Amino acid sequence: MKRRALCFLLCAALISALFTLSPSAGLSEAEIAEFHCTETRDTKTSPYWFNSRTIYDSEKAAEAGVPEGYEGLVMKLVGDSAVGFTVDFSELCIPVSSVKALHMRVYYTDKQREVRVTIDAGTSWVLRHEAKKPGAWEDVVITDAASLKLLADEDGRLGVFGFGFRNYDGTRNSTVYVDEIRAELIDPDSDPPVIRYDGPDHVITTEGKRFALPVTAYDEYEKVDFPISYEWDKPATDGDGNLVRGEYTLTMRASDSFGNSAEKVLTVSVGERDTEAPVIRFTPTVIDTVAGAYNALSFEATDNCDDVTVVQSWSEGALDRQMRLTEGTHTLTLTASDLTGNSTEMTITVNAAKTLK
Ligand SMILES: [Ca+2]
Ligand SMILES: [Ca+2]
Ligand SMILES: [Ca+2]
Repeated sequence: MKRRALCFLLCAALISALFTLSPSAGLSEAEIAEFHCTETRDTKTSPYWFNSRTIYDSEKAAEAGVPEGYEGLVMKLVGDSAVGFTVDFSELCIPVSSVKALHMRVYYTDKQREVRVTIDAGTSWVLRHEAKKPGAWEDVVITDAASLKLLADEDGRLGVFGFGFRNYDGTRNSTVYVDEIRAELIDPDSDPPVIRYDGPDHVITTEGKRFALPVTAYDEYEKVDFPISYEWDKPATDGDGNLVRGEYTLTMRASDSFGNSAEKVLTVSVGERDTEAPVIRFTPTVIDTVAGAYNALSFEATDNCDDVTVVQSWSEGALDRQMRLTEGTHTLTLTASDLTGNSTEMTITVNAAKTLK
């Protein structure tokens, strides 16, 4: 099951990966499937590099004297006092939270005795693995969640990191073989994100403004919100991105990293432009207060269509640097705007005295 899940991931990501790999890497589809990586000598994430890298199929590997015990393709790396390369998982979009273990099957000759994994060009180490038995194939595994987390990119997906193979005897002809690099998944996830929308299935709105809905797509398994795509049955906005009149069907979709997708369909009626300005709820035209108090005034407005926020603008010198009222007579201007741009303004006189009268 786990293998199948990864294969699915690989297939989903492979087409884009093939087009985005750097030309120098030149890995084939089969090679990417076994090693998941693009390697270059001028790597930024590993202080180790190789002088030559050869990937053999089984037949050629036997001819080249690769020690038995590998399956399918096998990579031979030859370097100086140490060998290394960069592994790039980023195109595969594998959430680290879904990785149970990262495996690398490797053959140490008697000169390589340690495998290291670094994310920052050898400044720190995610793993330092001492060879149990040089001259044998060994599965090097990272399983603890904290280490795996270090291998994530900023989006929480397996990213780019370096493998290094330490050589203790200082010869300039170190060889290491790599059979496979593989992310083992905790469980293949089959649940789509949940589109959360509490509004009506038939949305009634007006033209000349942006379309916005309070909607999210949360995925329980990956513990993130995924972006939602909006597909209209016909163009619903003008060149400025504002709604135009008409009756529409809107399909909202969201997909998780495993390709599971959810959708929700709404109908949207866009009516005549709203020309009615918001109404600021009754407020006194004069307010008496005390100087030195923080401005805690708040005002509400209602609109025939939209939720409204009221913006406050004070006359010069009314507030000090800590946003406290200064002594004197000040002017507070309230502006309430709806989403179409209709607005109402109101001015209030605020008397801030040393002490309250
Ligand atoms: Ca292999
Ligand atoms: Ca999911
Ligand atoms: Ca309005």
